Amino acid sequence: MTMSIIKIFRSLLVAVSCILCSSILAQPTDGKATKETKALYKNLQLLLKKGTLFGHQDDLAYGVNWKYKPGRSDVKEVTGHYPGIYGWELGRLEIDAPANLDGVPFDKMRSYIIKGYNSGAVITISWHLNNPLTGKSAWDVSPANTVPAILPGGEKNELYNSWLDKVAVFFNSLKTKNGTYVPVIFRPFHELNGSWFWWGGKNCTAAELVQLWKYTVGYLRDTKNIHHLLYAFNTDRFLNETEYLQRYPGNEWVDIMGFDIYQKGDVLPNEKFIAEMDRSLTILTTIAKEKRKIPALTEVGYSMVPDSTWWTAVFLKSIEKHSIAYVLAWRNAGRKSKDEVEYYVPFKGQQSAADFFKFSSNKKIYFGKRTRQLDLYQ
Ligand code: BMA
Repeated sequence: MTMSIIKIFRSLLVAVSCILCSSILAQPTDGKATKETKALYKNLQLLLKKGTLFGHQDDLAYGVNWKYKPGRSDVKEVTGHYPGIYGWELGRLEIDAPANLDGVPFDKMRSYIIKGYNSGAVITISWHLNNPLTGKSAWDVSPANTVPAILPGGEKNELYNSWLDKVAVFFNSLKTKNGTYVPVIFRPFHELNGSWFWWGGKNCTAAELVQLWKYTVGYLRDTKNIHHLLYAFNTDRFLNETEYLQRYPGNEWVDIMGFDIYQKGDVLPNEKFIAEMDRSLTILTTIAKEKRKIPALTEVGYSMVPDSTWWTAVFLKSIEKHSIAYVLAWRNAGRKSKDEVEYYVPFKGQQSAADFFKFSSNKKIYFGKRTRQLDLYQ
């Protein structure tokens, strides 16, 4: 008798706390989001109170001095753990290339994505899509009218739709063996306050970008019926709230809000980086809270990490006071040409490796194993 009263009381308590909890938590903007996508969105909000996922772009595909070795990961080799979030990139999918602009074959990418999801980690995808007006790269900012040209009524609208159709096919192919769609944080038109991509800064007006954003989300969600995406809005470095929000498409179109920032020894040395991160993360987390969105550091890094204590003395110091769901370090491309080497997480023997290990053991930073325990998709 007493046992069953306790049981009833317990279930009541659980029910009440669930109601309370779901009334405080925001839902994805896509009302038809799949169960797993909704769970991810809920759990990333809960995670804000505990800590931050650590992520890496192209982590399973290659690292410094290696490519496509099953199970390998620079992050794992230094810390003992895989990342908690994996970044991938779709550039050139739109032109039917077999591999993306950084050489990652889309077939391999698909299996890495499914593997990452099965391991309990989060997936985020960016898209450096070519300029649809010129057929050149995402960095081709020569025409002033690319954005209006791809919107309805524009000469390249049909072409742009056909590109979105291909992206839709790829997203729909991200399915587990039992048919579950892998939830993806899609991050189109990133760094949109800078002028280096055809969709950014002075290459279009704020109104045009907003229209493009809504059109793209609407097309994927409502025309193509894709419901396993969360949409991440992200700027590059910014000065203030006004600049950050200048091209914000509105609360019904965005799930996650972030920015990209790279430390550079001479232009943005340690002290300045820490101060800017603090200022920018304060602005970001304040806006995100007001709008009931999830804040994240969508791209970050210090190329070749030329500072042996950067991870704990600079990076951790600049994020630990702030509640952000994840940080994504950019790719370990390794040697790109005779004069260029690019990587953002250390490999074994690199000068910041020991400090990265120390960073990875911080309780607030979540790598693979501890991310799995968060059960983000339940
Ligand atoms: C940049 C560099 C490039 C790469 C691009 C898209 O930051 O890493 O080498 O092609 O991102 O991934």
